[in-house]
Amino acid sequence: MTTPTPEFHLRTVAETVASRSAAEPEFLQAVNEVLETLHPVLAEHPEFMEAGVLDRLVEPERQLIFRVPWTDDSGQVRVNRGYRVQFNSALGPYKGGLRFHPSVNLSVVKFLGFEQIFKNALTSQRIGGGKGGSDFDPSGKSDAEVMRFCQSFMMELVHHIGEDTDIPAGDIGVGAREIGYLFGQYRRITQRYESGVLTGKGVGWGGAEVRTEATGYGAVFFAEEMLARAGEGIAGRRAIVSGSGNVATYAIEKIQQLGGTPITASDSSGYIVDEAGIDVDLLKQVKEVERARISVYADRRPSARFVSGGSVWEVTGELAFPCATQNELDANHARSLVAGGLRAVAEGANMPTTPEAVEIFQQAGVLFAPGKAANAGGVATSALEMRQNAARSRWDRDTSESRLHDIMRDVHNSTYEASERYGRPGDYVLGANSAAFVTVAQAMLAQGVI
Ligand code: NDP
Ligand code: 2IT
Repeated sequence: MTTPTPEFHLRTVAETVASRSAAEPEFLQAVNEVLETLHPVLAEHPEFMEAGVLDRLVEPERQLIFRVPWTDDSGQVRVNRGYRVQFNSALGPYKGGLRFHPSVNLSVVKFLGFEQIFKNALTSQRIGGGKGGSDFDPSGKSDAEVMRFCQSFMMELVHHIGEDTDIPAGDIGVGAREIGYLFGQYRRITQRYESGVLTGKGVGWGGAEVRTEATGYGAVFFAEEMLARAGEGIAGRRAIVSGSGNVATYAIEKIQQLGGTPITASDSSGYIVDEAGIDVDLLKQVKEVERARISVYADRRPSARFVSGGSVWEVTGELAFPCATQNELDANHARSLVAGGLRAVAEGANMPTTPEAVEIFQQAGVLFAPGKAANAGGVATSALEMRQNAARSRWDRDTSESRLHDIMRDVHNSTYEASERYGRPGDYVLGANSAAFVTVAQAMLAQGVI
């Protein structure tokens, strides 16, 4: 057998995925973004090609699709579709969130699961990659409806998860409330108090301190490291943040703690601009307590205005934290942000920046941190939660935040070092993909063709 050239190998893998997954645009986008950066790694490691590592890595180990029937408050039977994609377990049990949103389909779950493999490798926490969810829309549903949906979802998921098998957590539309209902049903079916089977639990019953804050805080820690390398910082800078959910809220909180001024937040109805800086307590009251629309924030805050529809990326600032959803920031937004003096982007969301927009940022010399590195703090803290559950221990808040901080520093440094090693210093996209791929590929190589 002759070893192919990296170009030929990468083209062959890309063509195979494109023909097998032609109807999965988000998945193809995530795979191609990785393949486009792996040439230098494969040139250094022909053994990865000989062992068919990439050919195997782009195909999930297992994909589950199931019916989720439930009854709404009026007594009507509803049916949603549930997913769990167990993508790769070379480094540890499958780990990754559940997303409840009407846009969820197999393509979305596969793109998220694929990215999760790389992200989880970067955390050094020995966790594999998976993702799941449903096209269920929690907005406008009563607590009782959300509970019945979660219970029905778990009736099937229970067969596939376990603390050493697959450990789901939250993502869009899945927070502490949903994890509570899911855990309750798991415990009831199995008659086991298996704390480590889900992460993002309440801190009073097995959840880790700072897990709620971890993704947003971690993205800001990553930005801080990236800016520090360039002799700069967050203090005194205007930050544009999208979203107003779990990730956005705590990115905003940490930016403020570090002396920056976050001036925006958004949801699917529009965005708010608050030149005085976001009032985090008010944001939490509106979004976490009342589960209201973001416009309510502007109704209660004289310094803020609400813009209905449109994109928050019409506003400019020196720092950008896209924390809502995939492909929310496109080439036009990128050009306008660059013209407005943008210095750095850290993705709190998964794949929020389109490939064209990433290219524009990189060409303009804007520091750009891809989600699989910048938002790894959430899943890393989930792994710390698993560790505490296994030891039946509980760390305090300061310990938890300082562990998160250390991990984000390590993720930044290993990503930067890989960008240097593979010839493009400061290209964090190439650095994250290369560092993660080498870690996963070495484990796959050692474990044989499975
Ligand atoms: P939440 O459900 O808490 O919040 C999501 C936010 O994004 C809401 O403000 C929501 O607005 C907005 N949003 C979602 N979909 C759309 C859409 N299609 N168009 C416009 N706005 C939208 O989710 P999270 O904060 O947990 O997740 C946000 C992002 O961060 C996702 O990409 C997720 O994958 C990623 N992430 C999350 C982690 C976590 O630990 N939770 C870890 C790593 C990454 P609305 O309420 O109107 O829908
Ligand atoms: O995208 C992600 O990393 C998450 N939604 C968190 C996953 C986790 O298992 O904590």
